[in-house]
Amino acid sequence: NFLNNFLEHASGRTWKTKYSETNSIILEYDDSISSKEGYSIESNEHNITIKASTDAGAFYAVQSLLQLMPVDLNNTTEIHIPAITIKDEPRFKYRGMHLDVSRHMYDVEFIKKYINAMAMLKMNNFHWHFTDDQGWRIEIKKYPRLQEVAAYRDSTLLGHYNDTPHQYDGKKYGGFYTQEEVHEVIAFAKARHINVIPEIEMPGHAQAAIAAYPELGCTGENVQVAMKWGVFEDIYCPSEETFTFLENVLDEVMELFPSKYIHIGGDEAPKTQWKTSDVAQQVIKENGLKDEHELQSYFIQRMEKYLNSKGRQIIGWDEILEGGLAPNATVMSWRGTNGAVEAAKARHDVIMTPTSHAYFDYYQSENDDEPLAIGGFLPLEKVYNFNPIPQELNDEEAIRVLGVQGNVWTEYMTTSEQVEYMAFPRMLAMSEVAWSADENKNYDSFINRVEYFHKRLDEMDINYANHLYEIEGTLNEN
Ligand code: NAG
Repeated sequence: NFLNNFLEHASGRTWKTKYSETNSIILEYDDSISSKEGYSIESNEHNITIKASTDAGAFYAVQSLLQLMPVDLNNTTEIHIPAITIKDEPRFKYRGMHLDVSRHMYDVEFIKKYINAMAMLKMNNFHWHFTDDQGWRIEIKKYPRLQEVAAYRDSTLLGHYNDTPHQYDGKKYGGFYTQEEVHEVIAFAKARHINVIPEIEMPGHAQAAIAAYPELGCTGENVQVAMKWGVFEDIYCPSEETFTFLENVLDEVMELFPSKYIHIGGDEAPKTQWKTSDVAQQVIKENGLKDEHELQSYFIQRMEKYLNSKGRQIIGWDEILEGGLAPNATVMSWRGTNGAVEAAKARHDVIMTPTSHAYFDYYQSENDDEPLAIGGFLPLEKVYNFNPIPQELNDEEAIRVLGVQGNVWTEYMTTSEQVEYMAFPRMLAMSEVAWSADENKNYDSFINRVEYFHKRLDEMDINYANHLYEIEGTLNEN
């Protein structure tokens, strides 16, 4: 608390604390530290000196300093800090965690807890996945049916979506974050140097919105908010009505979120309905487009133009490459790394989130008694050993890789405890992928830090997959 208060008072000012006193923590502004998020810590028998050239750098220094201290600071009367010199800076400028709140929703207290853990790990972007087929979770005042209809589903699938026959729980499920709550979360994150990126999905994963406003779909027929998981054919129709709706939604979103980036989805949009829709075919004809893939591109580019005109940049899943990439888009490469390679070679920024290394909804162990998950297998070690720069990129292209992100899709995470179980300790591994220079990474040394980290999670009342990482004999030796 002391350190956090200290920073709170320091932040936003040109800080310069009194010098030469002994037994103090000195925070010094040093513009020779060129990395905006970098810092140094020097401790000797007199003082601890932190140097940074930005508030963020100082904040990260404090996180590191806290890690040199006992976990239960409040019950500690004497603290020993080793005499050390640390010079540190991040490898990547984008260090993200994603959370899907559509499939299941978690209260604001939990969102803050998640953000707190990210801050401790020096992550700086929280990707908040608000909308999907199974629920619309951000309040949009202009469209009350998003709150009344799109935010709730009548029932939820029980068991795995590949199991047949499907069974449902018969319970109404849902809710949404009010704009006030969203505002509160953004402020909370900002104080921890975390930017919040909202995702409003288009043109696919839109069934909840279409359930509220059937005119946004191509068939005009009534649909329900989805009750099971998967990919659905009811996607936004590329009509003027849809564009107006999305622009109005994004206006409210931009009013709330200061983020330079707005995520507009773009993944998994089946073109079945566009193929038979007069409206969609008309747009194809009028704009000289080749097919429905180019129509998807047209859709995304049009939304990009709108957001760019308001000074924002779009991020989209790698499907936005199909049919031509929007000129200023950043690509989130999730289906492996091919999307990243193609985008970086075309001089677009990319963020690496491949299913192979970044999907924390996959199983983390092959034990039979793991709680139900979507499938796949992503153990801690594999996350840790992720090399985010695809081999196919030369140095100049590699600069386009802004960073990495762990994704937490929540089809099977009915409670926040389950989110924690899936996210930790894999988030710790991802934070090192994001921050540490390649030559400083070593799994054996990392696994020794995991136990300490688990104690911190205990202190923070965060659940984790502890039983999977008890490594006999290697821990606790120091
Ligand atoms: C993908 C979907 C997502 C789903 C997840 C499950 C992306 C970009 N899209 O199929 O909606 O929840 O995988 O692993 O990941």
